Amino acid sequence: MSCTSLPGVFASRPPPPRPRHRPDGVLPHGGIQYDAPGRDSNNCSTGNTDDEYLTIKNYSSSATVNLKGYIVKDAAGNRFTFTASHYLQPGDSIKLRGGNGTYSDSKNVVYRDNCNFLWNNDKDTIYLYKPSGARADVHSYTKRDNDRDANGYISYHG
Ligand SMILES: [Ca+2]
Ligand SMILES: [Ca+2]
Ligand SMILES: [Ca+2]
Ligand SMILES: [Ca+2]
Repeated sequence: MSCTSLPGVFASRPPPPRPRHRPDGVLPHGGIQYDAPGRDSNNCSTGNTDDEYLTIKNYSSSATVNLKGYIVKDAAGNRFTFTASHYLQPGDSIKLRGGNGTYSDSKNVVYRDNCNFLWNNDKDTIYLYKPSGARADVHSYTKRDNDRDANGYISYHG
């Protein structure tokens, strides 16, 4: 028996599963490249720290968010503070990359200006704090449990 493709088949599909909680602010989204592709090197000029990144998205439907004052932390307490203004329009996302580089609004990227890797390749925890100090989000991962295809990338919030 053949499987026939019918018009409207997509419309009749159930909606994708909702996130565990309803995002209403700036949260890690899309995912984390916690293991930079290839052999890790934290050499500032020849290394690949810039290939390790966390994606952060503005889930608000109306408010532009300035990331200034937001803090990203890992399980070991290493932290990155957005000390400069980076504006995220509603629905916009940005990649927070390791290594050195220049903030680009059009390329949606911010660099940590630190060539050391932040996200452990075996397991770690992603914390995001608002400028007020309130915790916006937290995600723990392990390579074994959350990265089944072992490509160094894990998705979050659909
Ligand atoms: Ca890593
Ligand atoms: Ca690697
Ligand atoms: Ca870490
Ligand atoms: Ca993966």
